[in-house]
Amino acid sequence: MEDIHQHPVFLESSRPLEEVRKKVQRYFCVRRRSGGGDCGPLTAVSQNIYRIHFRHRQDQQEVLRRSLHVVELEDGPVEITVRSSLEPPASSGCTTPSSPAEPPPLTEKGGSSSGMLAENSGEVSHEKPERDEDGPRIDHGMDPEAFTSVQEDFKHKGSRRIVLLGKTGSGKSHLANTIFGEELFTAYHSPHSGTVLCQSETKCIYGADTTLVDTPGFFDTKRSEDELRPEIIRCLTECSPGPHAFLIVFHVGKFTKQEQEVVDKICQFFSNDALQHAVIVFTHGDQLPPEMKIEKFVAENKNLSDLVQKCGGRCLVFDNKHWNNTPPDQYRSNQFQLQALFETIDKMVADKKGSYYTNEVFQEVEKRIQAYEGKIKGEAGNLTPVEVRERAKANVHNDFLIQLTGIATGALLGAFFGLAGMVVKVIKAIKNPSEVMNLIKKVPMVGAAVGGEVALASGIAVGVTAGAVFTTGGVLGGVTGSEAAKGAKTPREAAERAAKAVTERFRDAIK
Ligand SMILES: Nc1nc2c(ncn2[C@@H]2O[C@H](COP(=O)(O)OP(=O)(O)O)[C@@H](O)[C@H]2O)c(=O)[nH]1
Ligand SMILES: [Mg+2]
Repeated sequence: MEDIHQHPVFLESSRPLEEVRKKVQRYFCVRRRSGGGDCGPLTAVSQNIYRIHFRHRQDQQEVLRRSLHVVELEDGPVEITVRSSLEPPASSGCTTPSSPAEPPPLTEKGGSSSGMLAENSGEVSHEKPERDEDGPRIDHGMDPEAFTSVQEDFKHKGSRRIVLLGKTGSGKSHLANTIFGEELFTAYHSPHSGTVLCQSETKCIYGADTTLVDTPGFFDTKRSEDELRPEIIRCLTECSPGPHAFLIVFHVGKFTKQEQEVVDKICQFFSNDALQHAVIVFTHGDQLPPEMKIEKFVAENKNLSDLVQKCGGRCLVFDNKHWNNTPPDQYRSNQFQLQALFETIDKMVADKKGSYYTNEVFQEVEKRIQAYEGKIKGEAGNLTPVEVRERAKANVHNDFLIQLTGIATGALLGAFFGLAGMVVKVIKAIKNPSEVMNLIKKVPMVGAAVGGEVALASGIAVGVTAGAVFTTGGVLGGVTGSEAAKGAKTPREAAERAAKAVTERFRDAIK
């Protein structure tokens, strides 16, 4: 009988997989984990190289989108590099001048320093770098040479890193696909299902390699801590050493109490520093009243206009469904908005002399990624720089997942956006046991009891409650749990060890 599994993927593993073939096959069969689907058994090709066939081409392509997969096994994670053939992968880059996503020539016009759209219109193409002389003019308000030099910098020094944030159903994944001009991101067609994993893709666009990181709804109230924590950590490693821009995404037609809550949470979690790197982006632009521009819509809501103000007035509007084929010289066109978006981002970066948003947590993440990169390069000299980085990121993700067991996601979000000094202390303390002891000595017993009770009630070493509020007990719970989790090989083992340590530490205090 003809085999229905026809689409091969080659796997290179950091260790033999003979004993765990079934488990690895199961990983690739589960879309939520690997992006894959129905697939046949694992067959060995040569030492540590295997082949697996998928039934559907789409599943094969999904799996190939990430070059590195990490499969959690009972005795620890195993790293698997995937490729479409036995040939080593070619390095990616943004070097071909005729690349389809090459930018249109920059508009050379000075003026006000507003990052908002100007009224003029013209042609700008995602496909071709040509544009009419009368094309859309965006006041980036700076010397054209300085502006060009930022884009040149991006070209030579590396990629733009952009994170999409917002409530589930706000249109983040569709927006990411609109920005890249192809369906790279897993998007859902019902507003309620939603992305549960962080997905990162890189493409050459507007003159530079651009990494977009799509996130699950970090600000949703329904997601569990355990579901969100790994994804926040993944987001940290994917945009390390820090993003050039946060795109905060809202649904224009549905700015209700719930959206208001998201604005409140954003203001609660973000430091002002982070907001200075943010752009507010609306989707479902078709629902804007006729003739209305987004600035007017924003002005009608006090809290929203305060938020936009804090973001330097940067706001744009797309419609991922209805504005793809509208002429690029119209305001209600994704191409028009896309050019405005990249000019806004590049201007924002140029205004900050090429810098991106970072904080102590990002810096720690980057330091650890680089340390792993050095180690991996020394051990496996035949990997490309992209592969080395991917492996290093996967290792750091796993380390942080283990070490941050016990830290609530509210605290992690605060850390991400620059508000959680205590989390930074926890991260740093883990590497320095004497500092842990000093911290513990400083915490009054009453605080410890609070942390301990929370820890016991939730079953693991949870000590920090949601929001940017940190009790001393919380930090102590986190530090104790994290220190205990240090030698663990898997997140589960880390949770168990942390729970045991916190229970023991607080036994007397909570009697
Ligand atoms: N009409 C319209 N529908 C959109 C737009 N953006 C997203 N959608 C729909 O909104 C729902 C949620 O989109 P999705 O990108 O998955 O949201 P996410 O959870 O924020 O990633 C899906 O049903 C999309 O088809 C848009 O700009 N216009
Ligand atoms: Mg999504």
